[in-house]
Amino acid sequence: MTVFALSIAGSEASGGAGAQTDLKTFHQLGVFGATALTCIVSFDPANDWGHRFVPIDPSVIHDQIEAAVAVHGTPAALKIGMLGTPATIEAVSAALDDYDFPNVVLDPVLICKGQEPGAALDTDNALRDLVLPKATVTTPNLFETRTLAGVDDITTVDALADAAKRIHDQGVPIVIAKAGTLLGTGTALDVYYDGETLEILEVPAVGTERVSGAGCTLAAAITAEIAKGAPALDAARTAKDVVVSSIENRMRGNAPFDCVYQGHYGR
Ligand code: PXL
Repeated sequence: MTVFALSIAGSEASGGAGAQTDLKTFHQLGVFGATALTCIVSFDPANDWGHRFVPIDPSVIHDQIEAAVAVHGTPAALKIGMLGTPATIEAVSAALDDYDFPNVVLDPVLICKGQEPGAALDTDNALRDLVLPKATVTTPNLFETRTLAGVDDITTVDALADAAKRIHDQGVPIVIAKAGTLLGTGTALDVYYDGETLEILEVPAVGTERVSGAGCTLAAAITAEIAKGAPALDAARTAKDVVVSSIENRMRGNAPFDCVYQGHYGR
């Protein structure tokens, strides 16, 4: 039987990140995906590829979740990506209360270029207060880990593990804190912590260039694997393999960054 996963995320028009990435990742892993879009991001080629950002009306976010759940029932797992504004975050928080979804994987996308700095702080606080406590799994990158853990600097694996524990202590059962290549280990390194097990997840780095959509792919692959019944640690290991394949087989275009492509994983 095909399992169903839902992504609540932003659209990113070039197809490298956001909801488009989530759907491709779900599909590649054999999971039926549906989406509730929270915002529309269009990179601006005339302005250093900055993010043009348009939020979706909160009532329309609610309608999309209602429609997807009405058609397919409760998703086996739910991924939450970019939310973008306090109003959007409130709408998603209310939906989480209404539906009591199992297996909520939160990629805590904090800052989007092109947003006003003042708005970003409100957004960070709303995400931390309203959505983070309702997540089963969260996958912050290094910057998001620092912000959510409330620590200034993370330059070692021990400091990353400590920060993951601090986020876990805020009520998130499973934290996957991602350093990627940024600790200079020559690997792409993340810390998994579930309150008992602390694991360093490490794969050889595929270069150090930032490839758009790697974080979305990781969280979407974790969501798909959990939806199929995998334990979270196994899901995280598989997800890292999916990200490696998606970077190795990336889509090159005319922007200064490449886009992940999941379509070769497992072939
Ligand atoms: O990769 C973070 C991200 C998530 N969601 C949307 C995005 C981006 C980055 O561009 O546009 C919609």
